[in-house]
Amino acid sequence: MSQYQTILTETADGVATITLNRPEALNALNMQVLTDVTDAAAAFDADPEVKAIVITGSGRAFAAGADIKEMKDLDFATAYKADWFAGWRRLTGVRTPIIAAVNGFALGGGCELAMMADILIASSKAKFGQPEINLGVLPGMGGSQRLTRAVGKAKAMDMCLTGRMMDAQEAERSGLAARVVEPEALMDTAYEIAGTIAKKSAVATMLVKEAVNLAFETTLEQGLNFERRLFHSSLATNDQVEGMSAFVEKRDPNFTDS
Ligand code: CO8
Repeated sequence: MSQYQTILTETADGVATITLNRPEALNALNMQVLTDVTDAAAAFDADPEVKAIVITGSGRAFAAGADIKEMKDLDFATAYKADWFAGWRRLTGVRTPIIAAVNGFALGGGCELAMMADILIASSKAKFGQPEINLGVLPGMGGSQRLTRAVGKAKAMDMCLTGRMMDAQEAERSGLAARVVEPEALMDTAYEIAGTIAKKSAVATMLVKEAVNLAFETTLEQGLNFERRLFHSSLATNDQVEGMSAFVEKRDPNFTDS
């Protein structure tokens, strides 16, 4: 029996999958989902066989937001003292590349969860939104910050102030989604991307994640300096020797993540 109550997990060919599995509630994110997803992601991150993680939904939704029924009676002092939902930080601390395969509604916390991934791909039927304003609140898992960085102030304000949904095509045009594919092709595309990443050096993919994520935290000059230093460090890896030798010898590299 699975150790998780609200998700399904599987691993194949170096790629782990986390499927949100509360379709009757459109995969609304309650505390159990937070615990399950972050525990599973941390366990996969610690497993050297896992080189990429795919997160997806089930049924009509990726996730339709934080669980409104669980949140309805929450008061300020309780939420503040428990730093409610801060636990999602465990997911953004994962160093293995994460791909969100957004199959349907990605609203509120669902959109925010998708934006915690490194690569977001969307089914042409996906819908994105930050509808918290309709509930008398505001985004609380990164919507005002990650959405603004992804799509800019104009669209972020439009989405967060009106609560309107964005379709997959607009999400791709705006820089929120990396790719849009037909619904039937969503998981194959996610696995193709994850499989491609899984063949790289895990040291190099972690360095890339660190470098790109720093771009959101720093000035250009400091970021460029950091990137250059990471590049210098990459010259100390066996995988750099292997990757460059394989190129010169016209063969496929055999990376050892070392
Ligand atoms: N929470 C709980 N249950 C939900 C949620 C949700 N977010 N979304 C859907 N459900 C449930 C419905 O209640 C319904 O259950 P039941 O059958 O028992 O009534 C079932 O899922 C199916 O939903 P609908 O019947 O509403 O399906 P429709 O096709 O009519 O509508 C929608 C689909 C448009 C997606 C609609 O369900 C909807 O608007 N959902 C709510 C979307 C929303 O407002 N999301 C934002 C939530 S707030 C949030 O995410 C804040 C995150 C940050 C918190 C951090 C705190 C620090």
